[in-house]
Amino acid sequence: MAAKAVCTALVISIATCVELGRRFPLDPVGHRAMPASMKRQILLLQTAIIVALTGFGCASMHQSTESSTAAPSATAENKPAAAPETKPAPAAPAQPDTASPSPIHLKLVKADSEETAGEDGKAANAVDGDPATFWHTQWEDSQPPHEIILDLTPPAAIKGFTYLPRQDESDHGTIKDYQFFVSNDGGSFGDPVAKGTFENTKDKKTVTFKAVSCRYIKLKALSEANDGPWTSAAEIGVVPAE
Ligand SMILES: [Ca+2]
Repeated sequence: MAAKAVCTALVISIATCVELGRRFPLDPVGHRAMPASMKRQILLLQTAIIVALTGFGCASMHQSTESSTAAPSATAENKPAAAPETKPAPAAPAQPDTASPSPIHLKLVKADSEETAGEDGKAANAVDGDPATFWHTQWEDSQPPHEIILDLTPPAAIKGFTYLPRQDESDHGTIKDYQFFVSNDGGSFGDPVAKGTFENTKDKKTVTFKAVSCRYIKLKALSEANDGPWTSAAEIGVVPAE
């Protein structure tokens, strides 16, 4: 609006000057012979043009100031939006998990007997992590007691062991009376750290005792649930000490 007003005033001023030049030409000394009232009107017109130009200049400065102050507010609005994108990064580092104990792996050393012809009754089935497979002593020509020796990796302090009987429909070989031993060299086991009698169920049995450090364990089956000559075990495990 201000620019239109200034342009209109300039056009009027130029047109007026051209018309005055045509009506009142300069005399030989450089003065125009025009009435005093006409000179006052020209002075008022010049004043109006100056006022219009001044107003246009102020309006332009005010507009540029507003645009310059609006820019920082826009960037200020952007900054908080960008901050949340960078803040989640410090939350990413996780503390190393040192609280949970390292698992103890059990490996077969030997068993006094295993049936591998009539069925898959190899002794390694007692520590393969599969409840459906089991160690079973030979069907014939093998009398109790039976025993199995396992290696702990790494050697550990334990406070118990677990025994999972075979999980199929049969209970042949399910241990009744047992003894449990520990050793550091795999040769001398000394006296049992635990002994007792299991119930004839399919449930996993857990036996605890005073915590002891060892590398090897031995489970000895003195008798079978139905006084048969066999021993079987789906899984054997240890209970780590606290
Ligand atoms: Ca198994």
